[in-house]
Amino acid sequence: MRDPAPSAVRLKDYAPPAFLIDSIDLEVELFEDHARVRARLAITRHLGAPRSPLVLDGEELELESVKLDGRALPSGEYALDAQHLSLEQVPERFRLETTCRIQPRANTKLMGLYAAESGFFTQCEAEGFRRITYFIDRPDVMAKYTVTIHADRQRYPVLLSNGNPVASGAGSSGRHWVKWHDPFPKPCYLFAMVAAKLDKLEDEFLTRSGRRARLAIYVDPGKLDQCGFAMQALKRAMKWDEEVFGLELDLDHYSIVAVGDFNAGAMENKGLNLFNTKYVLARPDTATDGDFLNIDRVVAHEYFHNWTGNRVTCRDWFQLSLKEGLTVYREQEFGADLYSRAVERIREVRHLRAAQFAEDAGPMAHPVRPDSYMEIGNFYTTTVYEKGAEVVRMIRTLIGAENFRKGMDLYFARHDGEAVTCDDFVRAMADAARTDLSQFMRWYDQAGTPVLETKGEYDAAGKRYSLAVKQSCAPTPGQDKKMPFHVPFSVGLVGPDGRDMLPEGTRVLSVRQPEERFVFENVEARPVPSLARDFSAPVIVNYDYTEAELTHLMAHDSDPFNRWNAGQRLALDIILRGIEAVKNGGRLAIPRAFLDASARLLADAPEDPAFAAEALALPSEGYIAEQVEIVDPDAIHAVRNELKRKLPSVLRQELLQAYRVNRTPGAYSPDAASAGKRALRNAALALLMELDEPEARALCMKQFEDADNMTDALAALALLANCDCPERERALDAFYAKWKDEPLVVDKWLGVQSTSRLPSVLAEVKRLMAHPAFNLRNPNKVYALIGGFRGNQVRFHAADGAGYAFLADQVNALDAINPQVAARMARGFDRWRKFDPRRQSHARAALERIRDTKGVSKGVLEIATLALA
Ligand code: 7ML
Ligand code: ZN
Repeated sequence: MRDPAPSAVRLKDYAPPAFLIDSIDLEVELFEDHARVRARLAITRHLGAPRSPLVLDGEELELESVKLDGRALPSGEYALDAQHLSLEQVPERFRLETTCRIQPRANTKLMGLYAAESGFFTQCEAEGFRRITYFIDRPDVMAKYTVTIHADRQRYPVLLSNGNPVASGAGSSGRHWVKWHDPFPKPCYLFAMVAAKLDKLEDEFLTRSGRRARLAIYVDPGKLDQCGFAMQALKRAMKWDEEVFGLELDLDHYSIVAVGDFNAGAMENKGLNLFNTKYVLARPDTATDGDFLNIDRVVAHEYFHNWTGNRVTCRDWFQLSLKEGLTVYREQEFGADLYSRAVERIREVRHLRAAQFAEDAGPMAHPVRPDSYMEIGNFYTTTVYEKGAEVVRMIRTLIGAENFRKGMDLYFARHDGEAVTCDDFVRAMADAARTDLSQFMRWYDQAGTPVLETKGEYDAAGKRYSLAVKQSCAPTPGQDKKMPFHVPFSVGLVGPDGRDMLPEGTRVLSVRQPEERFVFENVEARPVPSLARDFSAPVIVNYDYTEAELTHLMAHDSDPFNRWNAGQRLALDIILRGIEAVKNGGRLAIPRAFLDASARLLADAPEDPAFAAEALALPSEGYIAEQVEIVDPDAIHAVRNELKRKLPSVLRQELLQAYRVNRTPGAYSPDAASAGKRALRNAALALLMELDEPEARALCMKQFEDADNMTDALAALALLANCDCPERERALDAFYAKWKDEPLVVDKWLGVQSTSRLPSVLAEVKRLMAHPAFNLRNPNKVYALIGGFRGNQVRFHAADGAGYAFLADQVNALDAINPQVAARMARGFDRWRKFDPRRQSHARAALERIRDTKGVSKGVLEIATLALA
């Protein structure tokens, strides 16, 4: 194991809490320049815990008084430091009352209680509650909450917290109060409150057992016309969870509140979800197909947490994937059922390979269940979330859908109301399926992406096909040696006629040994193996396919994921060979087979336009970079674009045809079929724009001007933003003029500029930093402009190091405002060691500058230190 820094928290040090808090009565009085928080805690010593002192967490709190069982404590009877309030001697059972002052308006970290435009909001996961009051801030301490909020009625007419409203009234001088009670004991990270001026969309849902639940979505005044889709999404998710998992809502009130200043996407607080506006607000003219899809998924994700996260929660933060991996898996299945299963899977895997595989190969590599951290906020990662979801999916693949459902039922039956571990989850699955998943547990504890080296052999005389599989996993920081994984490996054999040769179509092999051989009998002809169908495990599969074999799979594989995958592999091979050739003074060679396969994709496109759009998209620059020894971002950019340009030069008519036939006349609808047509149409336009011809630009400009929906308008704008042409500025200016009062649309405008391929991007981004549309305090603005640039591989990794210096400046500036967002941006340096020495020296200097900044936050320090280690 890596030797963690002294301030690290370690999984192996877990001990149950010395005290439990049975209930908390919270009284919050909001004023313009501060808030007063009084908390009455009913505390009991836990189990026979030794006479340890009571230690409460607290951060940036101004303590006014402490009372124990009604007696005010003099300062000598408690100890205060920057992080804790400690009482040396306390009884077995007692009531503790603290009163604190806090400064929500000065809270720029957006953790705890903070002010945004329309009022006051909270975010407590993971460790924000300690910024509201002194408490034992860990998820295995679960209490019943009663919360009374007092505020000015005019400014803050809406006062919300978890559970049910039980009383309300008027106070003096225009103030009012509302009291909420949540009957479910919960960890403090699920606490939420809101005091704001908001509009409300109401609805209701009748659960299948007959409970009538009142649903509400609260948004900034004037935005009611943008929350209808989110409400429908919520009801779709509720129905789906009843049908697929037999899980019902357990509440009378379920509310979503949208807020424009929010670090994450959303938060599953019990009965009171808080959402980033970008996952609630949508109208055809303001939101893209992708936005609508994301709203469906994020609303579902937070709703699904009510069972996977809230009813059964995490014992400690190392178990984060217990709720996140499982909930992402559930959200993915919801997406697959609601949209296109194959296309959703392709998009998820594209993202996993680009982001999670890179994480696993870099300095932040960590297991799905990490074993140490300095700052838990840094572990809300693609490994914990998306690889965690793959781990859940692999369990289902191994034990089958029926056993998986039994396992879920058993998990809830055993652990409802508890705070548990990933072991508990897997044990429920293993017990339900009566199988042994002990080797499988290594997926939780070993970091890194396993590689399967595979070789096929066909014995024509014996009609036997054998597949040799050798697994390995490269060392990751702190884990030099890996034990073999238990890998579900779904295999099909595609015959010369394109049909599946195995009677069952797909066979799920269990790979457990470092080296194994699997034999298939009665195989009538030499097959092309279709490996890891539907991406059956988060691994890299190597097999020495010929070009002809890949095009055979592209054309015939019954598994759509592997049809797509074969095309990606073909394109990747061509690009990698091209990069090598260019390095040695040669040129990119584009085989006829690639152009034929692309033509075929276009010819078949009418059957499934969304699939065709995915299949026509080349592997991203970032993904290509992961496949080479030393990254030359300019070469990757040039070769990839040259390959991209070849398609319209050969297939111009076919692309124009695809552009023409995939119009979506009539009223806009974000359904999968319509969105798929727009995706293909815009992919065709993107390819035509590679020609850099006035006709294509005119077509693009016309689409931009005529579009009645944001999907088409933004697609055109992004293409224009990529070209150094007069239309570019015209379009960008028109777009801003039209949308300057819609913050989420302004984010898109910033995004197309920061992700443009023009060499002038850094200068533009710097200019936009000073634009009135930008605000370093708003996470969405930061993600759009700085985050967009950070992900712009060819420009961010400019050879002169200017991109690195810029990002370091911004990380430092942000760190003083919002360390969580700063740490996220700092992850842009993760892969610096994959670049050439010159770039490395610039990146190292930038990272050292971040690390050595006085007052650097723990989170940013952790990222910079690991990157430099
Ligand atoms: C993942 C979330 C967080 C952080 C939301 C915050 C959450 C923690 C929270 C998938 C879909 C939507 C949001 C998120 C996400 C990073 C990502 N509990 O619900 O997981
Ligand atoms: Zn989540």
